[in-house]
Amino acid sequence: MIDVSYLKGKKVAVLGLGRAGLANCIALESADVKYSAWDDNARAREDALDKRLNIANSIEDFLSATDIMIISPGIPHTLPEPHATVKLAKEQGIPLYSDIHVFREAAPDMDVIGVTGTNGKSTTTTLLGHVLGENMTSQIGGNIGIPSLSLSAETDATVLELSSYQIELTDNLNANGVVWLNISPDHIDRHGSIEGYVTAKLRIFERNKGQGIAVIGIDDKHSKDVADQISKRDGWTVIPVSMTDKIDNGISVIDGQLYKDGKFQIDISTLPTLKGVHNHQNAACVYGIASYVYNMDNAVILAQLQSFDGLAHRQFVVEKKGSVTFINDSKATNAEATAKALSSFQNIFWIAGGQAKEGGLSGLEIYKDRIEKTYLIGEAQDDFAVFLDKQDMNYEKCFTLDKAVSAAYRDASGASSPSTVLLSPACASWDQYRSFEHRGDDFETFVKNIK
Ligand code: UMA
Repeated sequence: MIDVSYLKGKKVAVLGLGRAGLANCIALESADVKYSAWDDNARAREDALDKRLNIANSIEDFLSATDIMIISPGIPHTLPEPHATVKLAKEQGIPLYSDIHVFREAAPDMDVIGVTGTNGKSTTTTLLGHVLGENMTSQIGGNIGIPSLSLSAETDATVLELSSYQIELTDNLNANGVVWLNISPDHIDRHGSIEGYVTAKLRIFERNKGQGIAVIGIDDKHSKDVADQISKRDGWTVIPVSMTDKIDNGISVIDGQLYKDGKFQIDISTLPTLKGVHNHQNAACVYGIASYVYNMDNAVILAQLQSFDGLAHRQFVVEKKGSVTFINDSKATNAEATAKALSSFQNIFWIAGGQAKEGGLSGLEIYKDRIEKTYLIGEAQDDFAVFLDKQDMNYEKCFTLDKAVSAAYRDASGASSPSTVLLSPACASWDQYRSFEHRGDDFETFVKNIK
């Protein structure tokens, strides 16, 4: 746990008692800092009281004599509408911070690598932690689900996955390295526009000391602009990363071959858990930090990329039965995420469906040459069948995941070439499951039970 005793003598208000808020309270409690906590959900307050945390009796009590407020990332403080308590706090001049800000104040000398972008953050964060772990002690945290204040203070390098919500209220990251992967529209309700979203994320480059390495994917316009802007800023050396052009001054990956400053370094075309261009970009950004910040050898980086297990429910290789490989990509809850999986494999026996998102499967027809047959599940199955009929694609309605796994294996095991049974639903799971994790776990159980 991070020692936050620098806050002693102040009164801290903790708003939100989810994962981040609870960790904040526990750290404050351990450091004997005066605090009071609040959550709009009465059940969350009761659970926190059971944990013997200091829950305020009322909003007035919560805000009284407060010096700073730590807000949970999910609570809006500007758009679409500031949370009512945050509005009161602002009127009283109480400064608002994220837990990441507090983490950095408490541990200013720790090596921190910040990872942001719209897609690929969790894979890149986990992969970077794994690669650095070969040369030093490393830990990962932040938006990935491990609150920053629950991390260890005794680690050589800390890799933080950072969302726009977290970065927006952090002005002191002083990162040794930053990975900026990509930008596409996301969380516009909280930031007003894509420009607002980028501006919030730009705070990841805030620094008041030392020099940092910024590894920036430049294949989308917004990120290219960020690279140009940061390269003019004192304190940063920008390493651009491209998947489309071989560049002289940075990292590129062309046909799975990774180049640094235009010179070949390593072959990443056959990494078992990092297939597809998007994963090559994740790997290239990890390479950038490992090579430029930590001077790790190519051979060591490659060995670590090869031994990466992948992330649960994200194109995760469950197992191989004969010539059939089973992939759990339950995290793909929309067509954009499923497109990444469909573009990464061939001879696909695809399980799709659940609770449909706007747009359904639209756009995925461009992968039809890779798809042998689709096995439909969940409440979306009839609508998806209409879509597949229009595309002249072969499908079977299975409704439940167990039936889909059996049918897909029956067909895939009879195929003439090695094939993939891919669960990549392009749908939310809530019609039949508690969460995408629950759905992915069920998939893995059905696969393991295949006779
Ligand atoms: N709450 C209120 N009032 C409100 C809104 C929420 O009191 O108006 C309370 C809720 O009752 C709940 C708590 O706030 O008890 C939830 O806080 P939270 O939404 O910030 O969630 P945490 O559990 O604290 O998780 C947060 C991040 N959540 C969000 O950013 C929405 C987690 O990221 C992160 O893993 C965790 O801190 C640890 O750092 C999740 C996420 O969805 C994965 N992130 C978004 C994304 O990836 O797109 C940004």
